[in-house]
Amino acid sequence: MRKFWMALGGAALLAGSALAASPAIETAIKTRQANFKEMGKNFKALRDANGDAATIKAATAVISAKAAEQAKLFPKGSGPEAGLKTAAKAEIWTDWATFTKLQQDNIAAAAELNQVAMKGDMAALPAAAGKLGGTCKACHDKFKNKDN
Ligand code: ASC
Repeated sequence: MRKFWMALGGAALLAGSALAASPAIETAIKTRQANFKEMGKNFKALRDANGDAATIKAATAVISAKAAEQAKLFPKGSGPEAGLKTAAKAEIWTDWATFTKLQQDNIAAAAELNQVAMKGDMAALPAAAGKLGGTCKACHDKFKNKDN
């Protein structure tokens, strides 16, 4: 009987450790989610900026910096298997080449938008913002769970 309880305890311990994500994984998930939130918030600020150059520049600088940060925030093990709240699909890691391509498109479009804003090229801004939005959507359509 004692053996049985020890085995049960061991099984519970194993199950627990299988569910608990490492601190590095948890930090990556939380940081990328916070970054996406900041990007969305600033994309909205950009849309509502009404030609105000200071507001536009501040928004595009944040978007560009946060987009670049995301490149390091999808470590292996930070998908659904982490057991944490994440909208990241497992396909990110099984189709890593496609994911990183779409991510680089996003980073490039965000940098381009920021350069357009910094130059004060207001005429080019809508197209650059539209292009960035397209790169957000392309990746979400393929790699983001909608119900999360
Ligand atoms: C946003 C936001 C996104 C993108 C996407 C563009 O403001 O939060 O995920 O734009 O909707 O298609």
